[in-house]
Amino acid sequence: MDSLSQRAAQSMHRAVENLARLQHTDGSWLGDYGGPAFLLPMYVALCEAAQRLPDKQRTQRMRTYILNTQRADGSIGLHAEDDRGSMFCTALNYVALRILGASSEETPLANMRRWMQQNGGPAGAASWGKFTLCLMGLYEWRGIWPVLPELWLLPTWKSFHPSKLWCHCRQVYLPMAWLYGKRAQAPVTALTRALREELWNGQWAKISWEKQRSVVCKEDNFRPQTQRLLRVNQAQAAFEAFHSKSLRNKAVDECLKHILYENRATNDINIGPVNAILNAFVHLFRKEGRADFERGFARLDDYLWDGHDGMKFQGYNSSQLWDTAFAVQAVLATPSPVSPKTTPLLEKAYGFVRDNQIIEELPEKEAHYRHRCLGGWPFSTRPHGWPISDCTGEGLTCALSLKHLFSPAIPPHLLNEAVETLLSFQNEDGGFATYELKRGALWYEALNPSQVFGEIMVDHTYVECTSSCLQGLAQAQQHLGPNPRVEKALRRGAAFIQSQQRADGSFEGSWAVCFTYGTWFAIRGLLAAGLPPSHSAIQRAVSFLLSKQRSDGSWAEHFSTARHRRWVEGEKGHVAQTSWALMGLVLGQCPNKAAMDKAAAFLVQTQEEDGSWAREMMVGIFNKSCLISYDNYRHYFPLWALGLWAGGGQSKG
Ligand code: LAN
Repeated sequence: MDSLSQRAAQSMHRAVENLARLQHTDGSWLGDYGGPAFLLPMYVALCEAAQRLPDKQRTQRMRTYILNTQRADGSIGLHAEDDRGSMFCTALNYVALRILGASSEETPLANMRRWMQQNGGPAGAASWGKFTLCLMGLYEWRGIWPVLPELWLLPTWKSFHPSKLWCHCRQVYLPMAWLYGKRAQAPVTALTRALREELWNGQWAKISWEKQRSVVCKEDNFRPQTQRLLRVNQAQAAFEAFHSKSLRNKAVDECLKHILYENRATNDINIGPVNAILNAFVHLFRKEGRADFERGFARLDDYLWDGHDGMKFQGYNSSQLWDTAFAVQAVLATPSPVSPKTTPLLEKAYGFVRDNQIIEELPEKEAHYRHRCLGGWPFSTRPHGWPISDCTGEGLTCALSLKHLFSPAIPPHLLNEAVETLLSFQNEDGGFATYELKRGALWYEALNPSQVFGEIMVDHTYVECTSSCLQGLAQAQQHLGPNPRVEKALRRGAAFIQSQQRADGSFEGSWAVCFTYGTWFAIRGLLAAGLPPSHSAIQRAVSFLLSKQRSDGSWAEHFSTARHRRWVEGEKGHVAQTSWALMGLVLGQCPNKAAMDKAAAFLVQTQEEDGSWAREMMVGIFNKSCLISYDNYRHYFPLWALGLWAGGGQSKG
């Protein structure tokens, strides 16, 4: 054994011990899932509107977090590590700090006001910011484009029916439609009056609200209003001027029906952070909403995380299933059990995967536009309830790889249901989207009203989701016996992945930064579907990865890669990105052993004494613009990469 192999073996041993230490009693891995800067202030706004402020300790930790995300120019970006300010987040976090007791005189707040004024004032905040300010009485409803609840009454075959939207977008605009329809607003208090003066620099009474509708600060204008959207907005405004009261009542009731269903289907967790907060706002403003509000408000605690930089509101109730599925695969990739902790670790993890599969179909799912659930896996936990294509793929992969080892095992019919759910997710183009089949047409993206997010209107097919699903299906083929439908799905999936390859051999990832992630997933998916490593698509992907390796053996993609959709070199070798690239090379049987050894050496050298790797740039991303932290990536991806490398990629000479 050469010395690199020895050091790598030690490194894997320590990494497994570290994972064992970090494993939660329920068998999962829990981690900080913060990053987006608009979530905590929306939550704090709700607390204020409900007069349910956090206790002293939480207040302090939340203030700490907000101040930690403040940039040198006084602004706050869309996410905690953004390289530019955002009016949306600066305005909302200013309000949050004031609610949490900060005085307007404090320097950080004065700096925020200065930045807002220099950049055109809060009227330039992206639409969700203006919407939240409306709820707080800090902006007038006349100053935003309508969010019509009546759209929910359209026949479902009409292209404007909201059921065609990506579920996250749909579930956010649903409570928005209710709140807009009712022009809901928190009572005006002394703080509201003070904030009107502070935010609007003494001009509150003079604002021409209608003229602010399309105003957006250039920092927030990632997806500018298209001509098409402007026309739709104007048509909606014309409707709003004459709408019928009885139709409005019917429409808000229709929205409420879907909101209540979402609450029930998710045990009040709700699909994501934004609709969780907005649905609670709805119940707060409803006459009979008390009990629903209480349940929803209590459940928001699931989203709070007290991290190294303060208390934040996370992007999901957790990332537990996702992290557990990857941690298991990383540990299984090590050539032989590297630690006595391996078996108990895997046993507990298997228990978590088993206990978090969705084992019941949703009642009346068609009436609420839900896709099938039975047998699927969510991103976080079973009570959350929304299965995701790729989480089902990774969940099933784990379940099948461990099924002979531990008991009680998942019953065979539930494994078959998982396969059926996976098959049900495949689109006509052979690819897999996130939570549902593709519903709306691609041109809907031209009507994206969020300004700060890209690609939120419809569910698209993604290389990563497809790859994870193919992984699960390939495992099913191996463990559950051959199935011609699965066979066909694998072929179609592989064709989809190949169709996404770019001229330089790379694959664009959408849920982490970016080409290292996408290319690793693509290689893994193509192999799962049965393509040989020598296939030209895989070899071109391997060459792409090699071309981006740095002299220290690492890879580094800056997060703006996702915004620009082309490689932007990062500043410093990144452990997770290096792991993805190394895995891609090993799986693709890269002929350049020296390059792989160098990458492995980089991972070994950057490991800490305790077996972990240091926190680094956030790499999770959504909707092309907002980073989110997957804090556990640094604990298992390097282990997985070293495991694969040790098993097949190291130089034997
Ligand atoms: C997530 C988290 C999980 C993630 C993966 C499963 C990792 C991915 O492979 C598919 C997409 C998915 C499900 C995903 C989509 C976008 C989410 C839901 C998030 C990044 C978590 C938070 C984000 C959500 C949209 C945040 C709220 C903002 C909106 C624009 C609605």
